[in-house]
Amino acid sequence: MSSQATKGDPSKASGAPAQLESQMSSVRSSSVYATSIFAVIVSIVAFYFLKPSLNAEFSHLQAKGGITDWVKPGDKSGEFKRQASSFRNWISSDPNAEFPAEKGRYHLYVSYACPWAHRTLIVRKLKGLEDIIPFTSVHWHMAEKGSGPPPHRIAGQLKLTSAGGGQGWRFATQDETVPGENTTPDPLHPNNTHLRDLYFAVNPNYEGRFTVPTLWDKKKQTIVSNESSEIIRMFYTAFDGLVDAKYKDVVLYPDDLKAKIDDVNSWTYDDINNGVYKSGFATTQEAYEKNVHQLFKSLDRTEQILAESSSQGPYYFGDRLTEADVRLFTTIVRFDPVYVQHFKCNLRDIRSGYPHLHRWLRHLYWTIPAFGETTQFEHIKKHYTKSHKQINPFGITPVGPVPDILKQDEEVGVVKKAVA
Ligand SMILES: N[C@@H](CCC(=O)N[C@@H](CS)C(=O)NCC(=O)O)C(=O)O
Repeated sequence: MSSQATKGDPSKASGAPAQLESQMSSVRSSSVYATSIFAVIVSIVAFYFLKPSLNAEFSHLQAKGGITDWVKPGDKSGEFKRQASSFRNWISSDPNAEFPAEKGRYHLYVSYACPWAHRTLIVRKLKGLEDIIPFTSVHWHMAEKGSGPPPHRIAGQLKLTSAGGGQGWRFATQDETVPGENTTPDPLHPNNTHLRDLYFAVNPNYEGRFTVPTLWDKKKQTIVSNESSEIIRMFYTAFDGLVDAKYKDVVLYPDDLKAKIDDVNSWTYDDINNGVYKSGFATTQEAYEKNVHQLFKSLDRTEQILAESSSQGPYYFGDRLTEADVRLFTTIVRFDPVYVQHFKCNLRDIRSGYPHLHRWLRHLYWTIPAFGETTQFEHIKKHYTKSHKQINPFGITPVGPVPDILKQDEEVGVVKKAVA
């Protein structure tokens, strides 16, 4: 056997008999074949042995369902069902309470994009809590599942993916300039890259969603609440002993209107606040149509209420600013810029289809800083259109409508004509 025939490229083995060459080649390919089979078997065995331990290790890294599995996989109704919030503690004015009202003890994490978090920013300002409860806004981009590498190991160390890795809300990084006051890295925990880091710090096995708003207790290093409707109610009174007298007089849930406010909240929440999401996240035509019709029915009802109360004043209940204004505002201010096109809530828009809602909206936005100054349209428009890739795969943000909100003395052309 020529030594040349056993080494190097067989095609260059000049002088080897053709038969021997063909036998050698078949021996080589069967050994390659055997090696491949062996590798596959080793991988399968390794996978089965390692999978349970990897699963256990990663289980706390994955929220139940994906970040943008808005409709549960397998749910044939195609309907979006919002999950109940997980942290429901209360801050109290009682100094002996588990969570007593104290200046500087609590930190509010929000997203300017989010209508639920927006409620808390408005009430924080209305109640003069700026020096008492600092806040941080996350970046407007909420990364969806699968948009980055999964958790993996480097030299035996578990590595979490960083920004963009499908882990929900993230903090802005040191080198980024993002619009909106306090859109910064987490000032309390410099190692936190994502909101989820707070949730896992409290409970490594947390399986809920990582939502804003999140109210954090620095002393106990825990989450007080991630339910906006309850955070705002804590803000109404719990800190009254620490604020200027003029803020104590801001009563957003007055006794004589409690029953009315609760009633308005129930259908406004289902049909309008959450109704835009139920329309936009629907994955069947039927679910979308059912929810979008109900949304507009309830907008018509709200328009009627505002028409009737307008003789007594500019607010939902006429002369008094209440929780009903706060909770409706955060949806209506996002309606024309985002919900009309992104969530397909387009039977009408506010500026040309609802004159009383439009008047009410602009009064709050332009004349009360707690509403206008907490509204950040760039976060709002970019968040929805660039985070929900299942709705808008290319992430293109529509430029209109222009402007995001009209001045109080301006009207769209069609309305101008109608009232001329
Ligand atoms: N019930 C909660 C809802 C909050 C909520 O859903 N926030 C959204 C942003 S608008 C969120 O953080 N979603 C992230 C997720 O669900 O993964 C509240 O009102 O506080």
